[in-house]
Amino acid sequence: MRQAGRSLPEYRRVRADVPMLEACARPDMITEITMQPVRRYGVDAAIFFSDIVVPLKAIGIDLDIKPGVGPVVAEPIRDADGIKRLREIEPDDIPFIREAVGQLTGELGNTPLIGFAGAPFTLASYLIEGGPSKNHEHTKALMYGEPELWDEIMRRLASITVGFLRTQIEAGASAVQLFDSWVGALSAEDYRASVMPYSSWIFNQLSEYGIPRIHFGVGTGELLGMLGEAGADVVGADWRVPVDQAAERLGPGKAVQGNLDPATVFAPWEVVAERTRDILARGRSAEGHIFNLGHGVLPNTDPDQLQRLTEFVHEQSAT
Ligand code: 1CP
Repeated sequence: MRQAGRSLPEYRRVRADVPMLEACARPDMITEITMQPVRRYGVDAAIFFSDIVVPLKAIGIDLDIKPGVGPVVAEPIRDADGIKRLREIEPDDIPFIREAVGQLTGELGNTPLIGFAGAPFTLASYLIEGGPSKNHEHTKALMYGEPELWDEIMRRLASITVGFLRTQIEAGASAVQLFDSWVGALSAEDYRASVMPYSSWIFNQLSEYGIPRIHFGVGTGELLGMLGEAGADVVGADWRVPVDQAAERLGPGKAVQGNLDPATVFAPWEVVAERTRDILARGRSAEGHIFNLGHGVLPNTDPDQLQRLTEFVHEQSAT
């Protein structure tokens, strides 16, 4: 999950004088930061160090990742002229991605590397709002009020996302995760009509590679079935829906990923252990279960608690 590294002293050391987007464009840094949680915790897979806005920056959108805030876009995109700035991404725009993935597959050995990208709705929200948003009001205004512009922005973003993921896969990533983090802000009808077609197209484009495709959003209890229907092999759920119920909502042929509340690791160890045991037990009713946090690691998390959690999950899964 996002920011696994941010709670680590070794991450803070490496990042001390390097802005986030610069770190994301330097293969040596990408490789080092991706490896840090793998070395420390011995997790079963590595998540590529990058950000969902990296491909947008790479095609020339003026944006920055502000510490403590997140992505901020200099000129929000809200009309046809703005949308034209969303050109196709070419492999030459992101040579550092290819290089870092190549280095990592060498270093990781048998540990799989999960590549990722942002899904069109979540990317559109940052671009249209100009930064993180609670209510996504400009995004919804465009979606409801200007369906042709909405279609154009979503098509262009879907294409950029596929380009970004293809680069990672062709360089050696062994699974991909599509983050539609903020799609839980939508009703089921709006999701089906205005978002799902574009995410489906992305999963379809990737089917030729035959690698696992994971789909994740926050607050998506009502949408879980559709996140699977969009074409994912695995659907990530946050902590609001128990894993066995999530699996039921997904139906046959899908695995579920999740879903310990990231705040739980601040509680005493006994609570963490009990909640984790419960999630693992519920996961046994699913066709497949990947244990994970229900969202990103919180920055003040105690690394020792995560270490203990990883060991506990390994122990419990071995029995
Ligand atoms: O652990 C890792 O480092 C994995 C790499 C990773 C991933 C998978 C980062 C690094 N970002 C992401 C994806 C990402 N970025 C998502 C989707 C996943 C999720 O929902 O968590 C989203 C929504 C973003 C956007 C973003 N980037 C935010 C959220 C802002 C908001 O709207 O609330 C933030 C804070 C960032 C910055 C960022 N990205 C990644 C890191 C390590 C950081 C923090 C940078 C720092 O050190 O200050």
